[in-house]
Amino acid sequence: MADSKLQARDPKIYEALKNELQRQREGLEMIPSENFTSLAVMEAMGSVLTNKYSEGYPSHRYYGGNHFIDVVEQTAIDRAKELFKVPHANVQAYSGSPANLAVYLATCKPGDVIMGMNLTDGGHLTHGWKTSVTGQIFKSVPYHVKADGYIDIEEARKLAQENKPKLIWVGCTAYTREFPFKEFAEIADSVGAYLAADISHIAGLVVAGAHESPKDYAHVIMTTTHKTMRGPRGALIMVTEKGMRKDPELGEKINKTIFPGMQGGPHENVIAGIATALLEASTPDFREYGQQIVRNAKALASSLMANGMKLVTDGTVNHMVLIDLTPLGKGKGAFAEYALEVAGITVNKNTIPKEPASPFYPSGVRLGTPALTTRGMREQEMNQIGRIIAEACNEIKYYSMPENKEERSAYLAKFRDEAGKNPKLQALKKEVIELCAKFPLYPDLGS
Ligand code: DSN
Repeated sequence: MADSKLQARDPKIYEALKNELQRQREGLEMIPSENFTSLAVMEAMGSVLTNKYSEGYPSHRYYGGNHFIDVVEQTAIDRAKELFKVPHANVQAYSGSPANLAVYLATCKPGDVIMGMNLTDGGHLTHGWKTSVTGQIFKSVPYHVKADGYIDIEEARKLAQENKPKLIWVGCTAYTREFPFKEFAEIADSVGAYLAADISHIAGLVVAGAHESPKDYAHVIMTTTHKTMRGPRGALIMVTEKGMRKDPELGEKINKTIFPGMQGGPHENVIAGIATALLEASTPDFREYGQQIVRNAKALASSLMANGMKLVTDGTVNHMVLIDLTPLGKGKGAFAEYALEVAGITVNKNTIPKEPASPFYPSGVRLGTPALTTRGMREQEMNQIGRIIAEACNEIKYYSMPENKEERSAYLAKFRDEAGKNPKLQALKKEVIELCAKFPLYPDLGS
């Protein structure tokens, strides 16, 4: 990070930034919702565009001086429409959760029935979970996965017939199979509901042709832009041809819900980064990238299973793998997450279908390949990483969460202390650092 103005002005923040760069370089980022943007995207974000207010939409602004801002935002809109083959796109939502709230407010009234996948089955907070405002201002009827980890379509169909929802969500944050867009379109159409596809996790796969697109099935598509899309943190809300047929004003309603309904000035520096990420996503290289994410995830899944790990749905067809740790005991997710962190691998603890413990101390870990694929890793490395993960998880087998809740944090603190000194985890960390060194991250940023 040569010639840094930040270093001179704010050494404390500079130091944290430098340390974070080193952490990303030396470790394996395997949280499936994380990725590494290009330096071009970062340049667009860290630009003079951050200085400008531009409430409104291109050519209809409440502030002067937006000529160039209009170019930026209109370019992002046009690229989103082109890439996802939809007639309407809004690029202003600050991130996925406000984007989803805008979808609700444009299609439902408070108190209406909505349906989404249950959080602990792999759904998202904003699809109607009780602690989210979406589960409080709407009447949420969640559907679930079956014991085998696949979405229970028949349950969803029955619940829709019984409850007549106004809006149904299809899309998940912890699901390793194809999202069943066609089946949910049939369910939504049979009760006259809007179908919203939240493809935040898989948007890059959709663009790359590695997952079916929801454009012919859903009325609205929402995606964040920073996961498999590899852009900055933001969101797109898109209306499909089908959505326009159901309500020709739906695009306008979504725009009005975002501004002035929910947000003020859009973050045009981020929108510029989104535009650049959309351009990158339209290239043959990105198509290959998306396909490789899936090949890598499948290779990782095979390696994990060959090394004795149990996986939800026994594998994956997307970017993600969900390890079921119950063969080692229930509630082991937090132990595995920390043991892997000591070994230089970042994942997140996660619930598994029919979770036997709790969302805070769940029995699984969720991991994925988008960031490692950006780094250039391939099946051979996935094979090695699967073995490393299995060996790290083996180190937690003698730990189990106390039944007494009062004892849990002290027990975890003791575990962390011991894991930090564990020689096997230290050896694995060394192996991880050596592997990462073969795939340099952001070499242009220097040391
Ligand atoms: N936090 C995101 C994820 O990790 O999947 C969802 O919002």
